Amino acid sequence: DLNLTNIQGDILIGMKKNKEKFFFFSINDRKIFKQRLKSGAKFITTTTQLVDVNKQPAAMVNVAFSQTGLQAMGFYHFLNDFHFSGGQFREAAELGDPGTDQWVGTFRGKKVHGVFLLASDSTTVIDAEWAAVNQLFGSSITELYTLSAEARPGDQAGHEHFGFLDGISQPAINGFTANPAPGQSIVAPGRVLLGRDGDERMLGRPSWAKDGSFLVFRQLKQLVPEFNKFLRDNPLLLPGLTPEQGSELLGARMVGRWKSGAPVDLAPVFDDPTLAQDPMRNNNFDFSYPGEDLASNQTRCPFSAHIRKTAPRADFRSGNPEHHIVRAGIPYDPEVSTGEAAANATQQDRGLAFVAYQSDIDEGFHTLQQRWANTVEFVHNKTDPTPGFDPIVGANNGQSRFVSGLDPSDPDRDFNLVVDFVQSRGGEYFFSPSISAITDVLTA
Ligand code: N7H
Repeated sequence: DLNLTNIQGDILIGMKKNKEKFFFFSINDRKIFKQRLKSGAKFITTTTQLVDVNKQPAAMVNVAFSQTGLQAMGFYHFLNDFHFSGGQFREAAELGDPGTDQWVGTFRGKKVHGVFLLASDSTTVIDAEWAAVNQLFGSSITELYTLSAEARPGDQAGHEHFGFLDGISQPAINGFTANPAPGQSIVAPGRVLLGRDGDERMLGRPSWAKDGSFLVFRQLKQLVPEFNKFLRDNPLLLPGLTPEQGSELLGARMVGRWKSGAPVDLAPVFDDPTLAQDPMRNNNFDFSYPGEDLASNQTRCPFSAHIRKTAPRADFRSGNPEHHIVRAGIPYDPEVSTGEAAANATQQDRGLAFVAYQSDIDEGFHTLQQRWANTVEFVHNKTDPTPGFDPIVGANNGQSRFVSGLDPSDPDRDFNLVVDFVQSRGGEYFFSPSISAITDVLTA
């Protein structure tokens, strides 16, 4: 059984609040920092505290460290994850980024030692909590960069900036998730938590890493007016569809779900908001249909659709037991202004504060981004050997990206995407340790 009081709350359940701030910091004074962290550890929100939605604390706090952060605390152990050890900066090209000019300055290099994640429904509460954290640590840390994120307003709450409902499909954790929904992948706890059953790298890690998880952070800017213009300019004109419906369909096929959340595999031509809201049905698909050829049929969902590239279901090794991440991202502001919409041009940085947890960055985020979303031959063994890039997050080092399968009346038709609708502003790899690792080992 999992020790839920020992596991930070964002990992398995998520600090699902309307506001979240990410405070990236460096450690100036090892000794004082460790003393303060030990005495402040009781403020860290555990999984136990989030189990009952009605009893969740008003302010939630989690903390995670980069490799250089662990070193700043005096820990040189290898956690047996070479992506984490090397940091994200050196992997920019591998991840498809066009370079690091667009990276937030703080993420260039290895300056960031850690991140505090603070979540609440109220900005005032977050700011008060941050003031308390700041007071606790004093000059033992320096705040390097803060990203403020929040749920979008009104009926867009829970939707990311392109307008699609997010947070629908997550892996169920064997022995933890009480009632997996139909279609939900069930994964061993060790896919997310180090040192647990299913963690294949466990033997090469220090024992204190148990019950921690790697947190991949990426600030992903989204070009929303440009995305909308692309949809308007390229409606899929199936018989009986208006141009507006054709544009909506194109967007749905790029993602693999309608803005409502309904999967195109179950609602291929028209949105179905009732299906979208039904947890017994909205994840219950695997792209296969009896009597149909899984290797060639893209009438419902393109092979290149974002949710199919990053979670290929029946396309891949009997349902893909190994490559799963728990996503805990949230949009960062502001909303598109009327001026930006009219000009079809982004002026202000907005996007997704992407957060993903896994026990193995290579099998998790790295495979999904680099070997799948960015690799035109993936998913393999289709009659079309090159389905193309993931049109949402696939990246080609700034060069144009081709995508096929989007047009159901001509699946071989290639679209050439000259704009990256999602652009990396960089990030870092962190380790979110267990509470006991913090109180008994890292601060000892
Ligand atoms: Fe994605 N989007 O709005 O288009 N994502 N994602 N993602 N994503 C998902 O099923 C989006 C990103 C995954 O199990 C949905 O919860 C955007 C990265 C995975 O069926 C939507 C960005 C990576 C899934 C989006 C972004 C992933 C998933 C459907 C960046 C990994 C689950 C909602 C700005 C490298 C797939 C849902 C499954 C779902 C969007 C980033 C991975 C709407 C805008 C970088 C594994």
